[in-house]
Amino acid sequence: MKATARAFANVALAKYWGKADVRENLPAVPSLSLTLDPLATTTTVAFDGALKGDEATLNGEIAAGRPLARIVKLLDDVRAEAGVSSFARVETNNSFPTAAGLASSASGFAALACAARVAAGLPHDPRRASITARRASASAARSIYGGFVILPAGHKGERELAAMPLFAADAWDLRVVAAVVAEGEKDVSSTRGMELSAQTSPYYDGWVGQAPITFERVLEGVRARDLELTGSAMEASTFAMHACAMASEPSLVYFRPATLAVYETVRALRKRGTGAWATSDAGPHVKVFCEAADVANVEAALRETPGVLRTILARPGGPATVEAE
Ligand code: 2P0
Repeated sequence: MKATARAFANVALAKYWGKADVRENLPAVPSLSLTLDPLATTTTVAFDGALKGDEATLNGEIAAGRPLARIVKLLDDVRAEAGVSSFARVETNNSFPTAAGLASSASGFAALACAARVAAGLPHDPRRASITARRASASAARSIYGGFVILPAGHKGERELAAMPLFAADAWDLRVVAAVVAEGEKDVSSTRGMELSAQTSPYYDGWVGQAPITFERVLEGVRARDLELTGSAMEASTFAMHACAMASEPSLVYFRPATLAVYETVRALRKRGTGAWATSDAGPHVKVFCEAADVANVEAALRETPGVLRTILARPGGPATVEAE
């Protein structure tokens, strides 16, 4: 009744923002992501009849409150599916800062879904694991698969929405340089941010209407392995999502001064002929896409940008893996 799983984070090129169904946690828009090696979460789940409740540690610290409640909800889903009644001990470790917008909930819930299902005696089935992960955190549905991954929009009441692999990690040898511009956790969770955007942003309906069109542009770019087409569409998706969030009340501004400085650097790189395009999630960091041959150039430019604390180099990552113990 014990299993360990590892899943990588992912970055969305076409962004998920907004829910078609809050209860079932279904996205209102389709998204397309790239799984990122080496940004990994490793999670061990052990069901134990002697436990009086679920217990979890996150990077060595005991989880309580909302983080624990989200873990318990996923475990409840797995217990119901597997017919298991005992509680579980969960130990999870990230190789990068938690909740700062480097998509730790994606790798975290993907690893938890795989480990919990196998620990509960279910066979490892990526589609089922993706459904379990999606119910906890929709971006986590994508981290079950490696490479380029699609999560379609959901329809209210739908129960079995899962992500779908598009191209494996070796299909396009891209690099992503993450510019870390702040340490520590973000103020507003994605879940809350989406809710606030849906309730108050005058641009929410515009975002939901436009996102599928931008998604198609990203898809076309990835299919053609065309970095300029992909990158331009990714930036359009990024700024449309952030514009929608910023116009919420109270406003949701995930950018910091250094975030915008990085976008300036990326534009300057392009002017000098280096193919680089950037995106940000619900946090201040910036992830810059480029060809492998341009990494040194891009890293150097980012490190010289005021406010950039460090850079992390990532490449297309493989699918989540799990082993029973
Ligand atoms: C994405 N984000 O597509 C977008 C871009 C943030 C900005 O998916 O409420 O943590 O748990 O389903 O998965 C973050 O959203 O939200 C996210 P929930 P999640 O990567």
